[in-house]
Amino acid sequence: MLYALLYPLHTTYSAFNVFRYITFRTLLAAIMALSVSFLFGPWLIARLTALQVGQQIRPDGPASHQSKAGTPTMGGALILFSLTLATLLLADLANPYVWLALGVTLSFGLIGFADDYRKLRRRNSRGLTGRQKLVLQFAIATIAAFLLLYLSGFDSTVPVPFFKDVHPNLGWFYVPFAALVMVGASNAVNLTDGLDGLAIGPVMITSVTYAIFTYVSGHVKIAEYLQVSYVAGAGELAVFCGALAAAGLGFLWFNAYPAQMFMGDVGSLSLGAALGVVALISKQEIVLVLAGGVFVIEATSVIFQVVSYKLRRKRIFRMAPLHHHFELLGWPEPQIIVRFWIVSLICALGALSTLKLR
Ligand code: 57M
Repeated sequence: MLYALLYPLHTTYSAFNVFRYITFRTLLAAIMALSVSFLFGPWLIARLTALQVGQQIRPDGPASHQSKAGTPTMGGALILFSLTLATLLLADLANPYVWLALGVTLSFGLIGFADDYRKLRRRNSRGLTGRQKLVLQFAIATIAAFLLLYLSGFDSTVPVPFFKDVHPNLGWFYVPFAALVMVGASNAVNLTDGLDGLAIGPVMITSVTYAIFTYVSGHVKIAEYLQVSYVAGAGELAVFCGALAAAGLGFLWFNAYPAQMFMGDVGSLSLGAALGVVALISKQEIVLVLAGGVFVIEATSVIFQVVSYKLRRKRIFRMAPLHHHFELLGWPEPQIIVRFWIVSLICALGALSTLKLR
């Protein structure tokens, strides 16, 4: 909005020319999202506390979690508000990819909100059933995948990292594939969100990684130089990613150990889907497995645990997802969190190296 209003003024005042630059608007969007998060965070915590929107804790988890009962949840709404405001103000709203990314993020946020709301109404830790959530997620993701295919001029190729000439064309299989990327990312972030700051740290790191990827994919010269797929208009999503990372940073202020609020499913489901959709738009979807390595490790630990238990009646980990395993081994919570952030940073650097190593 500000872009549309202020950039045209550059003909009279040349200073407004800066609004043309994605890098400038990304920085401004980040500052705005961070400020809004800081400004509204204490208000939201006070409101959620007054409304008794407190976390119900599962009785079968690690004992240390029982003291977290009543922590205000649904803090993800703060992230979504800051992200949406900053994106609407600073991104080019004539760009359909911006609307697609916002639409997917907010729709998944609505599913999460329904889940959180049900948990609160029933005053237990059961919201929507797993099946209900999956059906809703796949419905939204499938519509988004069709739209994406249409917007990209039916480009159903999927570039493979490290191999510059390998771009398998999935044809119509691209739709289920893209839906799976969004739903998978959403659920993987949700599984990771089990310790203070554990999910938001890697979400921020992955967002910054994708701010770089989207910028590169949307810049004809840099994309050509680095031999990555050029996607006209994808660069505008750097503004979205910058706002996402900064909104996350603002939320982390309140979610840092010991947390004053949790993001709830409204946060975890939407943030994962946001990462999935930007990865798809920038045609850097496979590398998301590396960039979001922590989420993949957490989700894989659950799959291995369940399969092992079903087949052998034996567990691999003391408890899945993996962060619970370390808790039960006696690692202090802040140590697990910071170590997972370190792993996430290493994964992000590995993902970025694919820009050059090909
Ligand atoms: C999200 N949610 C947290 C909070 C947060 C299939 C199975 C592996 C599913 C998995 C599961 O339900 N995962 C979903 C995990 C919960 O946090 C809330 O949920 C939101 C995110 N959706 O924003 O609102 C609890 O996590 C803690 N927390 C923090 N700080 C934070 O910043 O400390 C969250 C955010 C909060 C708080 O205690 O209450 C959760 O864990 O419930 N299920 C599990 O993770 C369960 N694992 C399990 O059953 N493992 C089995 C099998 C199935 C693999 C096994 O190992 O044998 C465990 N979860 C819990 N207790 N809480 C089991 C025991």
